Amino acid sequence: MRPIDVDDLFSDPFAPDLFDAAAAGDGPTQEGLWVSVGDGWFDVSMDGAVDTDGDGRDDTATVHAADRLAVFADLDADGVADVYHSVAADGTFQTWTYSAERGWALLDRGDLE
Ligand SMILES: [Ca+2]
Ligand SMILES: [Ca+2]
Repeated sequence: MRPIDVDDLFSDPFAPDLFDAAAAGDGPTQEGLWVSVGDGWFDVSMDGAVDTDGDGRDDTATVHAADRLAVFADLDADGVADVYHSVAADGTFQTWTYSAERGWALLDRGDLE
């Protein structure tokens, strides 16, 4: 496992093609599962989103990119993804958490092998 570089902790966690199938928008609305990306927002709910707790709002979405599988989860039902977990083709995983105040921050990463 590589040591965590402090410079990586708040860098952009997303692969460039991760949102190719998502819809760009101005921000969270009453529908969808929104991911904060840089200065913008993407709704990833059309790409395999599910309502895991049955409250009527999609809270978990799986997104496929060329080199990874990613899962976004909204933990507090506000329509904004709070957790990003990805597993890459090279056997590495990353988990990031989001808050409006600080953006995305790396929680954990490592090798699955
Ligand atoms: Ca739900
Ligand atoms: Ca949320």
